[in-house]
Amino acid sequence: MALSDVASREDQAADGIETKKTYCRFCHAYCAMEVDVKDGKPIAVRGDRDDPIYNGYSCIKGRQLVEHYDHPGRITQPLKKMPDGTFKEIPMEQALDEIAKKVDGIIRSNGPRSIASYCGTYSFQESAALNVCRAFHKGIGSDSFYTSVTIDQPGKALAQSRFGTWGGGIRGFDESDVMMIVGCNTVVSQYAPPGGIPWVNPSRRYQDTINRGATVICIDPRLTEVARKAHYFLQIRPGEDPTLLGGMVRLILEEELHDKEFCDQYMDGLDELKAAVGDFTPDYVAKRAGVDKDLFMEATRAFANGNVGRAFTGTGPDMAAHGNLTEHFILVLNTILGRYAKEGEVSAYPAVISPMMNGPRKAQVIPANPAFGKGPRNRVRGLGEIIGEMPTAALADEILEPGEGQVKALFCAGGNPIVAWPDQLKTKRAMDELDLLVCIDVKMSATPKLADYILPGKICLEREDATVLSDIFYEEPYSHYTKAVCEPNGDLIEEWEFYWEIAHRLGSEIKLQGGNLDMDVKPSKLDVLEAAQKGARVSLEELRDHEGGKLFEDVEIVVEPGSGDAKFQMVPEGIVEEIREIRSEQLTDDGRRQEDKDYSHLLVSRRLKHVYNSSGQEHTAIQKKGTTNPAYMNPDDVKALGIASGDIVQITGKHGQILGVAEATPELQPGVVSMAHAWGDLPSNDGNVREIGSSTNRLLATDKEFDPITGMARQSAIPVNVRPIQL
Ligand SMILES: Nc1nc2c(c(=O)[nH]1)N[C@H]1C(S)=C(S)[C@@H](COP(=O)(O)OP(=O)(O)OC[C@H]3O[C@@H](n4cnc5c(=O)[nH]c(N)nc54)[C@H](O)[C@@H]3O)O[C@H]1N2
Ligand SMILES: Nc1nc2c(c(=O)[nH]1)N[C@H]1C(S)=C(S)[C@@H](COP(=O)(O)OP(=O)(O)OC[C@H]3O[C@@H](n4cnc5c(=O)[nH]c(N)nc54)[C@H](O)[C@@H]3O)O[C@H]1N2
Ligand code: SF4
Ligand SMILES: [Mo]
Repeated sequence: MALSDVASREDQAADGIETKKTYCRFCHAYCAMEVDVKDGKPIAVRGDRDDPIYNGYSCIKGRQLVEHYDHPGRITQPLKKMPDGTFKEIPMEQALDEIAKKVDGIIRSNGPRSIASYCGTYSFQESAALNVCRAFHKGIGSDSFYTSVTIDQPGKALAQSRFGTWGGGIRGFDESDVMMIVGCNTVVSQYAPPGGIPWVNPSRRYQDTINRGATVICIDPRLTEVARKAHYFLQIRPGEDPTLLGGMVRLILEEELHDKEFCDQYMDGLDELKAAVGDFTPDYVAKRAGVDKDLFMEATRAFANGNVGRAFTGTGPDMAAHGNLTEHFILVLNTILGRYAKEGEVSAYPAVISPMMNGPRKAQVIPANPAFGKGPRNRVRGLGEIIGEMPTAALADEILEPGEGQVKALFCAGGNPIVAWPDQLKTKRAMDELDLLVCIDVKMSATPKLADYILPGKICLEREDATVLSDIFYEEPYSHYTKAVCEPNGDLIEEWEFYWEIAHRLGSEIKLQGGNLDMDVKPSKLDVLEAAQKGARVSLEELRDHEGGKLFEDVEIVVEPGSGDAKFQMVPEGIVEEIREIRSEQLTDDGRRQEDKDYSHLLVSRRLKHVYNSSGQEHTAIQKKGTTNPAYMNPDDVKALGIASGDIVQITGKHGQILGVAEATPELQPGVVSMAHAWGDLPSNDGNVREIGSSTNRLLATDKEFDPITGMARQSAIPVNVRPIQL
């Protein structure tokens, strides 16, 4: 700390201002922050320059936390829906008593499965929410536990579960000399899976790695912020990742660029896989994926010729059709090139507060154990549990479908189904059908408007939390435990407390990793977090006493010798058939799928820097960046429609129609529309698209085009027609 900082701190103290350390949870990137607090309220926030890994980074969203705290639209008292449709403020105790009574009645007449939870993005930021919610459901005997993960990138864990996992883990991003980024824009989203660009100050980390000489291959339909710095940019036709990645696997095996020794020792089914992708020649890939053949071949060789560094994906490719197969090919590529931490090497991503990651890391394959096809089943479309939870794409049907097991009550914690779930009109019908909808939210989002009770959540500055979610994504042995730094601005509740309060009233139990919670006297948050994270390398008690983020420098995990003869599964059940299915699709002369030929464009998903899904749209500084989710298109497309940027277009897919505000950008090829999701409001308020945007989920039907394992609708690469419209 500089002397001038000390002096200004002393002035502040005289004014009753205290500076406290915490971390931002407006998004999942958890940037370390300093907050100036006066009379229990935040008056200024900034990135914490003392933090050992974030070094003072913050973004526009996090810098709104002061306004977020007492935004005029913030809900600060529990609200109950009255018979005339208006909301009335009631005390929290009354709300909880009434909800628990209703839940008890619903369980008595319909059984426990009729009680469902949907944990949205903000449940992930409240570090006890997911564990307590899951345990609550176990406690009352209800399988109906749903989260946003199953409409996000479930294909990653699912593909891994049927492929097998390397016990030694992987090497760090900072060691990589090559990386292949497939549909992931970390500079904007602050997201990448382990091995990808770190969430921590991503622009700098990415640039540093390039400066070190690493080679970057980027595959995206849009010239993204990440793609601009790539050495090879393959501007893929949306949805053609399985073909392109399958073609890469074929080329690498054909040219024998793979790690033969590693393959011989650890792989089952490599020959079958090679045969299955045999038709994915560079010519076929170039035609179908719309990329230059030579560039494709050069990029493939550049990736294969590196030593350390992985291929990774974000949401785009997983949301297009065949997302699980795309993830399978990513695993295959990384594995045939032996891109793992081997015996004697340092395994990155130490995950210091995650109990599941505390065992030794060994140079061996942890056998496949498919995380689907077992456990509880849905009553619709042949779906069932995946990766330990029920698939959100089926939840609206579970609410609407009459009969035994029908979902009658929904707790929506930090999520916004009306704009985020695929098939908006069905989602609206489902919310209307419920006997009880409880939303834990901070503002009157689209979904809370339909709720019977809205319980005001605490925002991050009012909460004690630990970096549980980001733990497995830190390359470094880093963690942060924060106490609440501001007083609650109302009669508020945390997600975990809600579940404890209802379980307490119902007389059910909440059992976490470290044992049962006390159900008579409410435990502290530290008690709950400790019970959930019991058995981790670092105890939360130890971490709690440290102010700010902490690096555990002495933690270094070296890969131990392996044993056994388990192998990776190159062709798990269904893979060869799925590859054949894709290969048998008819193409037009210019390489597009025949099926899409009646549509002018493919609509792809994207993120916007200034908002987090449907959060942030209410903030003054953010609104200056835009109040809609523009329909970005190539300038020639905009011209061909006879319109200009700022004009309104109608976007019509097979299953629905929305309005969008056209915005020309050379970042896209003709024939592609790029649009963020989670904008707009209730379908009854299609209102002014320039002021509120619109929900791309209106274009989707969950029962028409869906993945047979995850149930996910096609949330990217959606065929649409675009035409100008006068309003
Ligand atoms: N078509 C299409 N659909 C998609 C996607 C896509 O790319 N395309 N993306 C998918 C993905 S990846 C995801 S994760 C989901 C997101 O799905 P959701 O999580 O359901 O949607 P969000 O908009 O993030 O909802 C967040 C809600 O939490 C509220 N909130 C904000 N701060 C707090 C807080 O501190 N506490 C509490 N309790 N609530 C708070 C907000 O007001 C908002 O109502 O959408 C999915 N849907
Ligand atoms: N600022 C901000 N940050 C966010 C969010 C936000 O709304 N705003 N949302 C958060 C959430 S919920 C999540 S899950 C993460 C997601 O994090 P990312 O996955 O990095 O999100 P995006 O920025 O949408 O990047 C996805 C990329 O996929 C590309 N894409 C779309 N379709 C295809 C396709 O068919 N093939 C290929 N190869 N690429 C395709 C898009 O052009 C886009 O560049 O971001 C999180 N971070
Ligand atoms: S990236 Fe922005 S919103 Fe996310 S944690 Fe950091 S400051 Fe907060
Ligand atoms: Mo997400």
